[in-house]
Amino acid sequence: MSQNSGYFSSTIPLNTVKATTPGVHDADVPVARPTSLKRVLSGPALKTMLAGGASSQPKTPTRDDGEFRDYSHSEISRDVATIKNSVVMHLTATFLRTPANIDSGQAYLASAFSVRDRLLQRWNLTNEYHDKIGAKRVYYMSLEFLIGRTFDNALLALGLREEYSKVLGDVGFCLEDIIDEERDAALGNGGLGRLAACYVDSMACSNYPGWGYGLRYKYGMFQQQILNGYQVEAPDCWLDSPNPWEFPRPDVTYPVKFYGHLVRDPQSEHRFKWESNVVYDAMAFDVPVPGYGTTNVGNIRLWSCKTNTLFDLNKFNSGDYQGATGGQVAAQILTDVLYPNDNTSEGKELRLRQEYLFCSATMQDILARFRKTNRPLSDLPDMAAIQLNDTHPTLAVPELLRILIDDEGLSWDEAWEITTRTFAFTNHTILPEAMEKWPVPMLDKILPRHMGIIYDINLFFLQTVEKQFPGDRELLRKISIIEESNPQQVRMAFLACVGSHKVNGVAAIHSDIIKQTIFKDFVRIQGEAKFINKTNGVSPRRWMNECNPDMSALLTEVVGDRSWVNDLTKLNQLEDRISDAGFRERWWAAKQKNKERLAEYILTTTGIKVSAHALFDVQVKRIHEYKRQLMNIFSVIYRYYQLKQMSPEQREQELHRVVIFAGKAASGYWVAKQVIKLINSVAEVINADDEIGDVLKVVFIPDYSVTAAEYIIPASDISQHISTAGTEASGTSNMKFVLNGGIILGTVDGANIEIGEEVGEEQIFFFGCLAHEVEDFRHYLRFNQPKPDAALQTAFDMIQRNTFGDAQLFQPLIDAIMRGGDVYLLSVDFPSYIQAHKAVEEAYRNHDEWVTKSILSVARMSKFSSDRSIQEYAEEVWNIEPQPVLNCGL
Ligand code: NBG
Repeated sequence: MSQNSGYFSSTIPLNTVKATTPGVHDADVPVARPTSLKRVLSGPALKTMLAGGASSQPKTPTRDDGEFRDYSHSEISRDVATIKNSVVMHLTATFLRTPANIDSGQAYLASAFSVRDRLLQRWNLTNEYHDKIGAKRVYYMSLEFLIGRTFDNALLALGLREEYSKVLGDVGFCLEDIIDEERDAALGNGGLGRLAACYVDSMACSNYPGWGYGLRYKYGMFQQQILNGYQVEAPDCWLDSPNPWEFPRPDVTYPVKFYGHLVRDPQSEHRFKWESNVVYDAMAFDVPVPGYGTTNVGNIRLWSCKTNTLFDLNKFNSGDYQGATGGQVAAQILTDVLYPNDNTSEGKELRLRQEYLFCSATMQDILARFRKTNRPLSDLPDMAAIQLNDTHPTLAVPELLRILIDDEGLSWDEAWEITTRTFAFTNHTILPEAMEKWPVPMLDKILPRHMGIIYDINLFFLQTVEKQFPGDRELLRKISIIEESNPQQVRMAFLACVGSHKVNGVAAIHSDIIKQTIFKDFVRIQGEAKFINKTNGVSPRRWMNECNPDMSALLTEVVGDRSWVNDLTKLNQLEDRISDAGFRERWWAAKQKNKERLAEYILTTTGIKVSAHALFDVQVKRIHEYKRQLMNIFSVIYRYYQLKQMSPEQREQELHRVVIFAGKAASGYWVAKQVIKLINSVAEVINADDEIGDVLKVVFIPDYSVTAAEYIIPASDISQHISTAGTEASGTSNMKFVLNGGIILGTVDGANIEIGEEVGEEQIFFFGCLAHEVEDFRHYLRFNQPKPDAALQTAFDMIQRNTFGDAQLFQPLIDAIMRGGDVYLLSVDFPSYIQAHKAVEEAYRNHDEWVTKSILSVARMSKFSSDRSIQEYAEEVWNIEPQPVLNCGL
């Protein structure tokens, strides 16, 4: 089906609802388009507007304020009969089916659409309320939102899981099967995109007025197939069937200009008229974000390039059919695909145009909403905080300046003050290959006005630095936003830094490192206070309550209610149960059940049968050299060698282990793809070796995704987070594993360090060199041959003896270590890695000790809830407050 298949209108059963108009709240009407006003404003929204509610200084409504109380009666009734009605209504009216004639796919869609009705109703109420009270909002700009599935998440948030289970049961379906019908919304690569999804979830659950902004890619993260051991990419056509979790907003559409030339404004030296010759329309799709334990519903607004207006009737009439749709094709391509790069930047022109479409539409939308408050533009920072999720949305900085100066007539100084008070920037990596830089000629061609503004930003910034540090030319060269290379490049991280009032890293060690490396000079110039740390977090809704129902039931029992789902500090009560034998047993039974569920998942996805009684040793994440999956598979090879040396009796005494890998490699990343091939080749040999049997199994689960993670993470005994120290900014799956009672085997890197501090070092297996030692080792290895220890040498030898197929295939991986300077220090860390594995085995054999570690870890992990991260951002960066809609009388 085409991407227009999402255009299903929502209908709420009339008998159960009073006056609401889902999805057409006045918060979303762009002022620039007065013609659409009449069309979309109706009901209470129109009433509010006509009464001038939005334009005068708003007062906070109280419980006695009748206007809001009206809505309390309009919540759709929650009883099973009403739910059934609404599901049947969608079946018949939206999908032209009858209950007697449906399959599970249609049952899913009808149920999902009926859930969406409820969400949209709350969505409207939330936004109207936040408008009414004049709440300051945060806008989280991210080119990636790795949402995964929504149905189960929404049912849990609305507290309607049992009801839907009953309704579906009555028509012969099992809720779990229906949940499985949903496709992941995979609009992201990995940690960065999933973090954005967790953050909007936390904003909704903690009642912060906040929206995510992103792009609605027609094709999300590619699907990974494994053929003959190699990764093969297939497109992710996730919009082939209707998507219940978005609401198309043709009424919210903005023009976005590209190319063209500038005409100087005779009145002002800083003002230009940009005469562009290419204009695309960006149309909004709203994705409601269910709040758990609150009626607040958040929003992610995704832009899609609208193509309808680009049909050239003249060309069509003259018989040029291809030419007639040429514009449509070009426009569509802009939001067609997600760039599948994690921690790398591709520097392609199409990507730059995607970034600008995103930034321009978002800034126009934020300003349209702001204008309705009738406040002067200088108040923008009091009404809007904008967070740049990495450098991808940085063009929003010059775009806001352009609008303020060229369109609104503000002076440079006024515009600059507003801009820097509005933006804040999060850095997520220091890997050089991930640093975005755009060639000046490319930027100048596509966005001539922005290039000029960037030059001005740079000039004014360098002028202030020159005043502060007169004559320090080297300093000016180092910090210039324009890199003096050939061609010149715009350093986006510097632009984001200069344009923001706060810059943060994502874990303590990472925030320190950026202050000592890429932003060292900026700290000197702009002061320490601007550079802060906000350690990442993950949503307990998805990553505990939803994905691990059995453990969650135990937590609810301990806490006495479900309040821990929104307040993880309550988990410390688990410590009281540490010596309760019955509880410990049930704790372990929950883990065991999750392992059985994963064993089944492995069987269906790979055909490999594994024993759920073995130790489950998991490394799932993007495949990247710095994450060192290669080191892991070398250790597996060495283990295989050791097992082969043993007698059958000795072997049976060994701890049984299933080593589980999953993860995608960027399509152009050859080394990462060879690592996948090596893992699969090793797996094939070991799994087929009858002498080894269940003592060692190796599994590569294809097509890692949010949904796959929800199966895998709750089932781990040990999970590996083994990046070279100083390279993994934070990591977030490490948090998810421990929150599900798993133990970490990891390096002293990213958030592993803070997890260790919280849960206690006895609960975590650390190994490897430290971040401050890395440079010296790298220097040594640049000029000296590495000396692999006997274990690593054994792994090399086995590969080179063709044990896992043609050795030539894998020689480049060995060469990268032996001849390429071993940049990721595998030869340095391997001995301590093998030691750490031994320590894990010993600890696992002591079952009691292991269960204690597992319970204590969960009890002490509250810091890693994304609710804590969001609260810190809200208080220290955004200056926003929780605004629960409950306060207004619902
Ligand atoms: C990634 C880091 C991870 C981190 C996530 C979320 C990028 C550019 N960075 O360590 O590699 O957990 O961001 O902050 O994707």
